[in-house]
Amino acid sequence: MNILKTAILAFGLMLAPSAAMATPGATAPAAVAANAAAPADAVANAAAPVWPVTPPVAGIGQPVNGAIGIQPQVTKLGEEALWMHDIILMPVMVIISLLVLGLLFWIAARYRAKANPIASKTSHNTAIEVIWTLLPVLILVGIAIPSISLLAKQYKPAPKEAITLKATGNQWNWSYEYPDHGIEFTANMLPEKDEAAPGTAFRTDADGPRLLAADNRIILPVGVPIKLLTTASDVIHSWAMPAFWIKMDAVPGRTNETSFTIEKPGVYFGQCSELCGDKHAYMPIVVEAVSPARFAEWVKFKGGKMPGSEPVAAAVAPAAPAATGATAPVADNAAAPAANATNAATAATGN
Ligand SMILES: [Cu+2]
Repeated sequence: MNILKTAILAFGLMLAPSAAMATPGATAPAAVAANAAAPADAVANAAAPVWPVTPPVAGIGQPVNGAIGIQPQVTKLGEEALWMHDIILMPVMVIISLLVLGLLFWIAARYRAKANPIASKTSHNTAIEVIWTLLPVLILVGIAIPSISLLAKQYKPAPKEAITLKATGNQWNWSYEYPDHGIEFTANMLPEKDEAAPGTAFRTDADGPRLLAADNRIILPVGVPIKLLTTASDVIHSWAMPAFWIKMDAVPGRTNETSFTIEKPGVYFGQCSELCGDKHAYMPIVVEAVSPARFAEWVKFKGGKMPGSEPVAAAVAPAAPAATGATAPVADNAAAPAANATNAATAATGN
């Protein structure tokens, strides 16, 4: 009887992985179908005007081989947080670790049994006890004051004049909305040249590093506060941009908010930072920070309107979450080849 039970259990365990893998597998044909339409779209869009791609600067806004530090920060909050990390947290950690290690070695050597045949009977020392209670409390309070104020600043609501950027995480791309400007687009990772389907866009060095380049960049103005809203259409993703000191979870059914102001023009790279499925590693985020005048040109290029110039045709923000949630996987995948096609033209002219 026991052997039979074990056999049934073993058989069940063997089946479990294939059952778990059945769901992702089922979505594959749809993706293939969407990609199959790409070459036709590429031809149709080849003549469309293309926004020039600004090449990134090595070492800025992207990881550096062999580096162990934090990326140079281009937001005020990022600079403050980096200061907190470099000037307060790291020195405190290093000093405490070395002090404890040194004490351990000293005690092990100085008070070993051989050197102390008759052990001391001391059990209390008021002065030492007061010091080893008060000192850690003072260190913790010293860390807590800048830490809590930094945390509060990170969640301070954006000022009224802020530009709203809404990022929606999808398996496996990001869609963006600028509700103040009436702009919407989806950003997919650019594949390597040898991995791209014939006629579709692939990454060039001007787009950015491998796995970090996207076919559509988020263009934002420098010196203007940005209100970032994050949400997701399927599973939890996370919108992370190391150079801005931002990592904001994108959770289906809710909207998270933070704000930042970019101080330096440039191209900055980030990634989805929440394990969201098998293509989690292929959800790059690219922000290009430009002058406010250049941003206005881009808004016009994208068919949007600067707030105040004319009323924006549709308030896309409030209606979007429900609609995105219901139709996102199909709609976004279908839109992706078109976005790729625009970039195919860039890639073609760039090479
Ligand atoms: Cu993700």
